[in-house]
Amino acid sequence: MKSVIVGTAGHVDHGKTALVKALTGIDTDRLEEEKRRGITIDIGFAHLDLTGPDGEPIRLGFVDVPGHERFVRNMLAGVGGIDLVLLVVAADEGIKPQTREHFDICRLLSVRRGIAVLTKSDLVDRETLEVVKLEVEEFLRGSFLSARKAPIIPVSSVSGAGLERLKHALVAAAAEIPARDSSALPRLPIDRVFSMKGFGTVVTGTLVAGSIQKEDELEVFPKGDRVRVRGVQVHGAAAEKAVAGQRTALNLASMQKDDLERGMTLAPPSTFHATWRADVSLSLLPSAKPLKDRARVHLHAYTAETVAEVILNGQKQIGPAQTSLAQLRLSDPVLLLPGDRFIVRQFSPVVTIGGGVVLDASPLARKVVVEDRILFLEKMDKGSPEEALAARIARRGKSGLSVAAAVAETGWPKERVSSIAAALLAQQKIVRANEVLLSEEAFRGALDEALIAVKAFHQYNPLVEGISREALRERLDLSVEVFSTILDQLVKDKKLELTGEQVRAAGRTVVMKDDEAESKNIIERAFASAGLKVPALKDVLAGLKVDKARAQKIVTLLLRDKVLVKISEDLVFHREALNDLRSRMLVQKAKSEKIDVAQFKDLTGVSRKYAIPLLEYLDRERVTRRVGDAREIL
Ligand SMILES: Nc1nc2c(ncn2[C@@H]2O[C@H](COP(=O)(O)OP(=O)(O)OP(=O)(O)O)[C@@H](O)[C@H]2O)c(=O)[nH]1
Ligand SMILES: [Mg+2]
Repeated sequence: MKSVIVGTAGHVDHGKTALVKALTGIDTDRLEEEKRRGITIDIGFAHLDLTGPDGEPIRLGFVDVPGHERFVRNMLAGVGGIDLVLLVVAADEGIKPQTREHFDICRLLSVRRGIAVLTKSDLVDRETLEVVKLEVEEFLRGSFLSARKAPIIPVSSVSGAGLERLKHALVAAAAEIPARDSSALPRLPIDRVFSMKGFGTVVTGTLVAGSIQKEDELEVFPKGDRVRVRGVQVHGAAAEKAVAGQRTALNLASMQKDDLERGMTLAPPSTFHATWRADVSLSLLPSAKPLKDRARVHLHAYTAETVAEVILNGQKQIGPAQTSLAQLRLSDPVLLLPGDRFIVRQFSPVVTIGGGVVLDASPLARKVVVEDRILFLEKMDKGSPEEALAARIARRGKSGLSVAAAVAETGWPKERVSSIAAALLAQQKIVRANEVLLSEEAFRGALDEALIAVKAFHQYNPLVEGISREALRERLDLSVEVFSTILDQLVKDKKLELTGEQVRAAGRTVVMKDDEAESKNIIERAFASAGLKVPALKDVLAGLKVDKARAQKIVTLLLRDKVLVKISEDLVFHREALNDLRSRMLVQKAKSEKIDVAQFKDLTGVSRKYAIPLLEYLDRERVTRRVGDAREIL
């Protein structure tokens, strides 16, 4: 069944609640204080089933809002999810301040359809009614409620006059409202929380996207708690699932009433992030004063409300009736997604001054040049979904954007991200590295960088065959996924070669010249034959034919291949000598668990100058453990 949410709007006492009751039979004023004072304080709910022009059933969910200027913030919590507005004007009073403010809010929230209703028609004569009608017509001229697009219907909730015509108009308007996308990721901004005997904790809200069913797991934003849906009610009746555009009540397991409040949002777990910053397009009302850079405002988005600082990207202020890009820095994190509408109210005195649409709720942490940010946001504002995703990928450079991060940034389901990514892939605008998407440009750049890094490595290490994969990855500062794609591509292009864990430029081999090979042999033999009584490295090197720098590289090579082992700044041993030492320590252990420096000197025949570093080396290798002045052999 098609479901449409109808919100009321209008000045205090103009007959909104009476009208909803006359249409639905439901009194939406449920608080004792509301009854006593005869005014609406908080939003109330009702519903009505009607039949569409082709006989199909249509369910109207009503959100009745308070008109009093003190309760505009409650009105804002109700108006966020509506499809259609009933702008209520009392025939005996005409346009009043909250008629204007509520109507401004509807426009800023981009409500597209509605009906203007002249209530209390029974209290005025025909001429007065005509005059008020003209006044309202004039007021609505040029708007989405202009008389050309929407009727102005006089009614009396007391006599019932005009109600049938209003119902027809509601059906006609509802039929034009496109069905919401129930395959989108669900979001339920919470507008009420209560506990019901035998049920536990219940939250209600207008489901603004997607669908929610029994047993679903959801995350509570911004807190991050997980909840399980124990039961679903739609417009007051038990249901298997709720879909976008329905008034929804959820019975939540393992949650206390006090853990939840209006302004929180339920959404799929581990999918989104609440944000402290949002880049937006912000419009000021013609009636607003200029808004200065860094001004503080009250921000309302769906049922959430917080204070925000407005950053104007280098501009000093926004003038009345102007629209500008801005960044909102929030005092509390809120779950926002691109496309979400919001309202801003002046900090003090609190009046509605403007509103707009969220373009990006995941701004980069690092500083971005203002011009680049503006360019990016203009793509978010006016670009196609493909352009928007391509720009989101491009701004991440060689880090790329994972599919999951793209879902979190856009609010699109994974399938949608993947299919748009596939189109970009086909146009060769992006590259896919496993689950990470990166722009073709960033990919090309990373390929070049990798090649340059490998070549530079060869230049500085002529005797080493190649650089290890991990060292190269770190040098390039790439994620594992992006790096392996880069490497695969360069190997495929025959620009790099891979042997085991080593990366080298294609066709490169280490050619040792004769005198280098000879020097290498000399060094190795010098240490192999010395046992533990090793010569000083610099003495060995001094006797070589090759120059100092090349000699040093040969040593580095021998150390890398672990032929030689460096145990202290100036002591180098041959691997065989150290292996031999280990086995002698084992033999020693059979005689005694302990050995001191003097015994060690006897055992090995080395001087104290060698004994101490050797014992420290054995400690590090966990062959021995120092106990006081002696060592325990492990
Ligand atoms: N004669 C007459 N009285 C009406 C009509 N509609 C509402 N009223 C009366 O006007 C008063 C205010 O009506 P409400 O429906 O509470 O007005 P409201 O717009 O909901 O007020 P708030 O929610 O506080 O902004 C009540 O005393 C109603 O009985 C009508 O069509 N004719
Ligand atoms: Mg009311």
